[in-house]
Amino acid sequence: MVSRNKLYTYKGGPRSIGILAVAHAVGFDIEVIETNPQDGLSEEYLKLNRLGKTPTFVSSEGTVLTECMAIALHVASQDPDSRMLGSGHMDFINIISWMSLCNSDVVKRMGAWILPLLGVAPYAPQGVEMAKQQTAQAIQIFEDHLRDKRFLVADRLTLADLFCVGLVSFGFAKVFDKAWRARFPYFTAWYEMITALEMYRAVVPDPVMVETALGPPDPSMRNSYTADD
Ligand SMILES: N[C@@H](CCC(=O)N[C@@H](CS)C(=O)NCC(=O)O)C(=O)O
Repeated sequence: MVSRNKLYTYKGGPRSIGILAVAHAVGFDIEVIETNPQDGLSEEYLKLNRLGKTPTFVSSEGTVLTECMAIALHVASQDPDSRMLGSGHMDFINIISWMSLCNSDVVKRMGAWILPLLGVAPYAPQGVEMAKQQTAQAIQIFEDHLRDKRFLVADRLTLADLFCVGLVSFGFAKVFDKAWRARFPYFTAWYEMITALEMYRAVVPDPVMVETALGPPDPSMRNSYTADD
């Protein structure tokens, strides 16, 4: 049997959406292997990803890659003609810059806001309020940039758009409600444009935009989550 490229991840995992969307765009075959750290991981998986995180990529030849940015860049580079990595050196560098900002600071701040509300991280009202403000501060960078641009880099769709939209989809599904979105109209319009693309819908057929943000967790919710983000 011919071996396929594999992505170990869980359904809707924000760090995997951009990888799978760009794979679709460049016609790169990837089989998704459902893997959720919250459900426990096999010894075999922990050999592939020693920190027990997702996603992990294993190529049809057996090459293993961890770190979602590296995986996304590898997949996007399979078809150089697609220009998913821009059309010059500085485009490429700017793509990485947006991906890194989003995968580190934005995800951390969003997680500190949302995970306590889901009851999967300790809840402290002041901590959540601070994370909410810090998330807005990071999203403002996107808002200011997108005020006079349709895309993050190079006035055309690149991996940066697909990857960052995948990451912030967690925010839109849980806390970026109507009132919040009104504060970030350019960021929201960009999100709507990218999530409407066929290559994105192939991965997330029905993107969710929450009407009302999640409120404080039910006190009976047990803290069962051990992940750091
Ligand atoms: N640095 C890694 C972080 C991966 C990561 O934290 N993934 C989350 C899921 S989106 C995870 O596996 N969390 C479970 C845990 O930390 O135990 C990357 O950028 O790919």
